[in-house]
Amino acid sequence: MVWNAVRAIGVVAMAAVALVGCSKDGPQQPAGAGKTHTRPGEAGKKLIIGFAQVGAESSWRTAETKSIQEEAKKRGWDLEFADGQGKQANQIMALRSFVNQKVDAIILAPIVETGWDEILQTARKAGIPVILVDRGVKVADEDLYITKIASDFVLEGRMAGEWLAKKLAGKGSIVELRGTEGAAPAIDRKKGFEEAIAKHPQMKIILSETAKFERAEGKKVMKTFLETASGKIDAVYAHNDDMALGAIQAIEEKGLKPGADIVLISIDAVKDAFLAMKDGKLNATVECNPLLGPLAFETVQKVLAGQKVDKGIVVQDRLFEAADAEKVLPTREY
Ligand code: GZL
Repeated sequence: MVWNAVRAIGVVAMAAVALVGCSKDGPQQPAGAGKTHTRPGEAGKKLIIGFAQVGAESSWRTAETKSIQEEAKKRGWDLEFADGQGKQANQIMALRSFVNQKVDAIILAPIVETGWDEILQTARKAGIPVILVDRGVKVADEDLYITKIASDFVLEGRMAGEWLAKKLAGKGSIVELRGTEGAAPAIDRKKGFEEAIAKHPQMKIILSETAKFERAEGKKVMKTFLETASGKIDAVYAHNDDMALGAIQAIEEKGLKPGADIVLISIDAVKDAFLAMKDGKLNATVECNPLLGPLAFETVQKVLAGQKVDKGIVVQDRLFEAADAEKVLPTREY
């Protein structure tokens, strides 16, 4: 078990290892928190938030983690950070440890949609509110979590599909690099994209595989696509930029020009995507904002102060094309 030097918490390791730690923060109570909110049975104690993160699979994920950690620090809250290392079992273990610690609230970025009912019931029984960020869950009782703060992944997929339909003039063979199996963004980005291209019968997804939102996997799967595709590949649709950037490497190693011989569209709009667009290797990317820290903590603060919050808070996204990359790049925060 690898433990954060600052403080280990009583999580018994099983086969999976959850990297759990916390960051000590400033002493003051969060601004505007109203009465000093205390954990049950520990009068006057500081607020403490448990954050169960998916892992560190992409630069988007790293940016999201940084945003949440920085916001906790800014507000002077204790943050118990658990890196799920890409495994739901680790996240469930972390949530159990947060309940045992009697944290004031839990922020969860659920790696996959299903399998959360039991642990969320445990948190509710303990009176600990759970706020979802970034991804959603499918549970029998929607009241098991307070709200979900995330992008509209179906819309992102649709935006990508509509852009590609225009770019290819409504016809072409497409290969798809899917995100993590069972993850809400992978399911919904596929759904939205397929809805968009369904209007163009001559646009076909000829090959589709998961590359787990990872750059190295994106390169590996794209290499296989290039070797096994029966005909010409006209375009790549990647559920995130990191997989597209891996695909670009595979395309170049095949002696083809990414962005020209093969069109690429992806989602996230991370800095490296803007650099690739500037180099003409990526044609477009749909933004999916990872800087959810401020909104997440604002929502936690409202919930702890007993205020009602909407069941879903949708983050707005935009599409960026290669032509905009040079001008927009200096403004990008992640
Ligand atoms: C989207 C997020 C996805 C990103 C990927 O909200 O869950 O997971 O698009 C990340 O880059 O790995």
